[in-house]
Amino acid sequence: MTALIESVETLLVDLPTIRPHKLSMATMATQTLVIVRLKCADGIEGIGEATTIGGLAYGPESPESMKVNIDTYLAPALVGLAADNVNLAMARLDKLAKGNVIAKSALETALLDAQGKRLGVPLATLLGGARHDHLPVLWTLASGDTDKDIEEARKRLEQRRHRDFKLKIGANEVDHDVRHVAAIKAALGDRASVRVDVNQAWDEATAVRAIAALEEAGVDLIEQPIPAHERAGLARLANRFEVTMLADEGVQDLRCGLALIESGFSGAFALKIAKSAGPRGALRLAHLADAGGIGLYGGTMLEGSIGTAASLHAWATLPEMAWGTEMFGPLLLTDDIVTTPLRYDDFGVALPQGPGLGLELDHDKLREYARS
Ligand code: MUC
Ligand code: MG
Repeated sequence: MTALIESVETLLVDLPTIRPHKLSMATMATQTLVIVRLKCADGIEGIGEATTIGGLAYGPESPESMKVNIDTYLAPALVGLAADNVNLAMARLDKLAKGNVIAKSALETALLDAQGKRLGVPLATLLGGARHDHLPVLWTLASGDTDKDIEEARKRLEQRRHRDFKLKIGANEVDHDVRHVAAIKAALGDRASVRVDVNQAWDEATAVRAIAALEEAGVDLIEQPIPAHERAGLARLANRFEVTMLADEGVQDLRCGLALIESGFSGAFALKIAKSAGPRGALRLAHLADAGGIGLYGGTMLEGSIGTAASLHAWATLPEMAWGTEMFGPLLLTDDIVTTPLRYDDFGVALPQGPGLGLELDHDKLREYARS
């Protein structure tokens, strides 16, 4: 007999970061996870996570607005629906609410987690089956201090934790940023791949000047150098330089992806379950990218273990991604709210095993960090 969805609970969970994390639009000292607990009539609970970066400085959804929108609009629409039909449940949410993709991603994750638990299979199996059980993971250097970043990178290399590094730039004057990146690349040499994420901070003329210098310095990948809506500009930069351009904020959904491909963009797409309203939407974008000859990258919204595991289950079903993944979110946080944290080793992370996400909530930790 089909189990119905009985209730959906949301919690705001504030976890401190291990150090300030400086992005072009905000500095983060805490990450707020919106945790979703979806309970079904057969006693199964699915969990999901909605997380964004830097409050509203990054995008239109904030943790607080996600909680209100789930509690007020999305959760009541799910209650009473068949818990085992993710297609119908998500179609209902899409009809009811425009956008709200991060909130929808948490709900889709919870539905898939519950169904995996119900059938006794990992989430990746529901998505067609895992091709990998270990995925490469980069680390983001964003302390804001060149020497500290070099020290952090050397430590991660020695620990065999990470060998690809992403530098968050764009908050400072361009020449300062270029010197910062060049110094880090010079210190690490061929032992590491160094990439940058500008988070839309430059205009195209600035980008042309800066990318020429970054290419010269040996940077491998330039992420979202100009504003998200400037698709023709990103295509021009991709064609002008040898170094690969990575579209992140500029490729939110399938329509953006198609528009970028049609505008002549060649490079890579950052997939994020949060941008695509869930793991299934992120995989649809991956398939479009494949058809357009675009490389793939497994992106993060700096999620904790739940959002990170949901992403890993999706990425594990794809062929090897050209640019690996950045699923390091849990390592940026001082604590965890699951009983068995993800296992990071050998420059990557293991896909969690067990039904659904393969994770269990730690109820004591949840109480400790949940906002009252
Ligand atoms: C982004 O824009 O890619 C990923 C790593 C990080 O430090 O920030 C994110 C978001
Ligand atoms: Mg980015």
